[in-house]
Amino acid sequence: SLSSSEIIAKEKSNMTADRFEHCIGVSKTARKLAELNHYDVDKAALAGFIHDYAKQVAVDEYREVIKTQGFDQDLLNWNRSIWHGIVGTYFIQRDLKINDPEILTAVRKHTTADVEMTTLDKIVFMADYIEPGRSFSGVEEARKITYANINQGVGYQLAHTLKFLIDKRNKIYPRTLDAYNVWGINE
Ligand code: DGI
Ligand code: FE
Ligand code: FE
Ligand code: FE
Repeated sequence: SLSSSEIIAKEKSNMTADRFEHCIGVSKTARKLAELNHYDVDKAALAGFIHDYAKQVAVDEYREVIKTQGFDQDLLNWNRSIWHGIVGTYFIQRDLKINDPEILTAVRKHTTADVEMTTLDKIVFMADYIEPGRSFSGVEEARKITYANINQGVGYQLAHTLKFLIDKRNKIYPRTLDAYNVWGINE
């Protein structure tokens, strides 16, 4: 496995300075959420740090990997918003030599969420949304809810992301909608 300074150097060289700052913020927030939810803080911090490793990989490279590395070919109908989690794990394993299945699953689910979410999946999904660099309207409410109850945070994010995508008439990834039907609804 790579040393932490090697991982940091590769991460930094694979993205813009702003994206790198976001990853540091997600890492710190993931550590805090892990503490609150009795999860391994170092593992959460690492998962948060690398979650967007592949966010800025070239579109052509993604298309090639989807075609040749055993991915669902339906992914070709989507874009980097969806690819960088689900397909991003290919680059994380290849370049960062991180193979921990819990970490890879959390990266895979960090944009769309899923019907089944482990504590680490929820930590990375929520840390991504509420890290200190985020400033959208509602972020303070999202932070308050998430620190009180992470499951309610997941529901809040899914409801707000769906609303945002629908307002823009964007295509909804079916897994995002399936996740909303589990975590987003009031019962
Ligand atoms: O990578 P980040 O910007 O830090 O955050 P992210 O991985 O949560 O990605 C957020 C973007 O992904 C945001 O612009 C909304 C978009 N997204 C989330 N779910 C869906 C989606 N885009 C589409 N088209 N469909 C979805 O279901
Ligand atoms: Fe992301
Ligand atoms: Fe997110
Ligand atoms: Fe992110």
